[in-house]
Amino acid sequence: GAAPDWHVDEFDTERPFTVLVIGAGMSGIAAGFRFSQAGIPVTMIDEAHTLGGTWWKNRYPGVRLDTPTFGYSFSFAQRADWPHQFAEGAEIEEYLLDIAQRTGLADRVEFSTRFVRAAWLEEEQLWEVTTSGPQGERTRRFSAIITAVGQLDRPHIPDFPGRDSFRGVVMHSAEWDDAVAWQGKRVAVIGTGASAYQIVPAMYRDVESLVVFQRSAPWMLPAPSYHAEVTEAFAWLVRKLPHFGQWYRLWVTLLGIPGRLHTVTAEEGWPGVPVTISAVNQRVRDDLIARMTEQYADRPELLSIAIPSYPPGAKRMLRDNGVWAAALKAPTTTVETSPISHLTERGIVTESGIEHEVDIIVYATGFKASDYLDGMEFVGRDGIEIHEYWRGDARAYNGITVPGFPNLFMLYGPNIVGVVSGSLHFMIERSVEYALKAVRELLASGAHALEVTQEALERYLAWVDPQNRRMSWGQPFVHTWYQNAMGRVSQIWPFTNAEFWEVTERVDLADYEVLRSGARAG
Ligand code: N01
Repeated sequence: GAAPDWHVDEFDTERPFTVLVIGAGMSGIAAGFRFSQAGIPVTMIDEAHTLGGTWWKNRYPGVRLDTPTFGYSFSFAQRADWPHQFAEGAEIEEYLLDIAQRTGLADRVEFSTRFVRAAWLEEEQLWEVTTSGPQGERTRRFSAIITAVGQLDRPHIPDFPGRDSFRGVVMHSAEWDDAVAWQGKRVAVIGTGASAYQIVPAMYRDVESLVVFQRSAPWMLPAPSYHAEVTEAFAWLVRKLPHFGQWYRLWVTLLGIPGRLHTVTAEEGWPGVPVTISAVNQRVRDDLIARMTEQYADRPELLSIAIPSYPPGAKRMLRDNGVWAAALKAPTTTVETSPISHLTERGIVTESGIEHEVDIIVYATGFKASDYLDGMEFVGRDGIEIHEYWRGDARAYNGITVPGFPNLFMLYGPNIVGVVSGSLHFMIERSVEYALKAVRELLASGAHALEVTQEALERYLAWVDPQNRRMSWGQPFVHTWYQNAMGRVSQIWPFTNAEFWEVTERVDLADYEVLRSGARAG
């Protein structure tokens, strides 16, 4: 990929500018690569013993991409020979490993190394960081920290009464144990989100019985090529037409979005609440229901529970080529919609009084998405810890910087998920570029740290929050991981990717306090 148009050697700095990147998944790899290109010394750590982050962790049956593969890659590492329209998990893991190897990052990551805490040293204008790894605890100093720890990382396992009394095998989707032989067993899957949507169809044929616990039905967009290989025609275009891959990615991430956002934006005065939010949203709903009506023509009782009771787009839309309905219709599958009352040593009891006896419980119950930097301690200026500052409502300017925490850059931070864009890579890359520009500003000015102002953050949120409240996922009657415990949409970027491009195009120093070691310079 094209290197940044500057290099650290151009600047006459009195001390080296060093960066710690926490996490060696998608975000960490992008940051490590781009910062290294600019000649900035980068230290990377990861808790795991290998690279890949979420794509290393999630190894449940059926794991694959649910957005088109050709939009799901870095602009600086395009791949022309993806085998599938929607890549399998292992293919993406390979892709990330390959980038890390080719860029030399793979040899530089400190694996099995946990971030413990970081404290901002006011006098030195540096972060003092403690990590814990194979050599025990280490304390080091860095000019800046980049967090690249993802959002969907810490499993959420509901605290059902009697949860721990269950005697069988228990697995969360993201903590799959390959050693567990589930074939021929009685399995319960709790949840019907994106993970369950992949697990259930991959398992149902090979189990003795399957109970799917559905609290809310998922919306599914038709995607006939969901399990297909890349067509010859498409492969030909990618191979033969110069830059086709880049143009396609541009279409997926930028040009195709405004129309899609329109379908999930509320219309003032629209009376369809709480199942639709606008006339277009209603049309999408009608189309999707028409498709389901065909899918479940022979099973009207399943149709009635398959239709979601919330607006399309309010939760992540899944991609479907019919496998979900096929799995639910199988004679060995039961869809349970009565809420879970408690667990026993034998299985799961519903509020309607039925006990489902099972050998294995799969928690496809999602993640503590809005608990940003959970389990990590960052003590910023004035001795305030970041979670103390956030009070359960994580906020960051452009999803990247936080008042009180100079030279801390978050990747895939608050309000960064481009939910209808399909390209996390775009958002991650833009966040990395913004952090890189901030560092360039520091090197060019001879200052040591940048701290975003509270006013800049508030101005930013006054722009983002009302827009999220207009979207289907921001409605008060909707419950999704896009919102935090306060009900604020803390995960989603409600605008187009082009707008994120714009806000990350330039670091406006008017939004920052510029700090020099030894004194506040203002
Ligand atoms: O988690 P989720 P996920 N009792 O939070 C249910 C990404 N991803 O792991 O909807 C009963 O979406 C909950 O019910 P409800 C993607 O961004 C990507 O599936 O809250 N049920 C829901 O059905 C995705 O959005 C891929 O009513 C309970 C489910 O558990 C994100 O990860 C693949 C419950 C949780 O769904 C998370 O997806 C997989 C309870 N107490 C995931 N608590 C790709 O393909 C929760 N549920 C790239």
